[in-house]
Amino acid sequence: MNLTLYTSLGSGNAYKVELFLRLLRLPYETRAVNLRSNENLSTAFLARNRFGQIPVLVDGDLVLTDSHAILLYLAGRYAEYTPHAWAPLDPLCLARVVRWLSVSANEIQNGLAMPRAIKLLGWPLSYDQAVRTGYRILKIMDEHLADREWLALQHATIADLACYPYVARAAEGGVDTSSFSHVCRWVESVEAIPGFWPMPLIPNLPTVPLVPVPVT
Ligand SMILES: N[C@@H](CCC(=O)N[C@@H](CS)C(=O)NCC(=O)O)C(=O)O
Repeated sequence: MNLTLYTSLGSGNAYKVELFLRLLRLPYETRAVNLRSNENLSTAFLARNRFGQIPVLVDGDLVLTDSHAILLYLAGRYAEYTPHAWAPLDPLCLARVVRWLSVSANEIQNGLAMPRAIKLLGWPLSYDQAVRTGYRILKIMDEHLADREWLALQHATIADLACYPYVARAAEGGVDTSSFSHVCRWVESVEAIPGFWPMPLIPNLPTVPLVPVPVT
């Protein structure tokens, strides 16, 4: 096994893969990609990922892209190292897990990662629209988590790892999770998984004012 993760400080998508590598106790190396200087658009990087995005995981001769695809790969490939199935192969269980990988890639990316990118990186997108999407998915997640501990199954899965980073760091983009009590409890559950490793903080982050939760 020879694992190398292409990552960047502050990326929740890269962090979720690194968190999983650590939870699985897999040895790996990291290579930092400088997104601010567009290193992700260099010929060398595009040869690894035509989408010009981190994370990329290299496993020997294999090059894997997309955080959710990588989580699925690691869960299947290195399952023998895990105390329970992080992505069970039973069709119904897997469907429930993938359902939340989709939420992570869509609503959480657009509603919680995006406000953060707009505020911290100056991405030229509609902040108000992104925050509305963020509060909508937080409300749905809160209702969903009212009577269950984990998002997809009765134990932690890659669905929880996938959704965790941008929910936990929503405030960095001005989205306030504090009134979503079930979401807050779930964040604590993820952080209590044995071997949990917190997402490294970006130094000298500006404080973004929290947007009030919409009344409707
Ligand atoms: N669907 C991809 C999204 C990855 C992604 O958006 N990565 C960001 C960093 S968090 C990136 O590399 N952005 C650079 C760009 O898109 O130019 C995944 O889950 O891996």
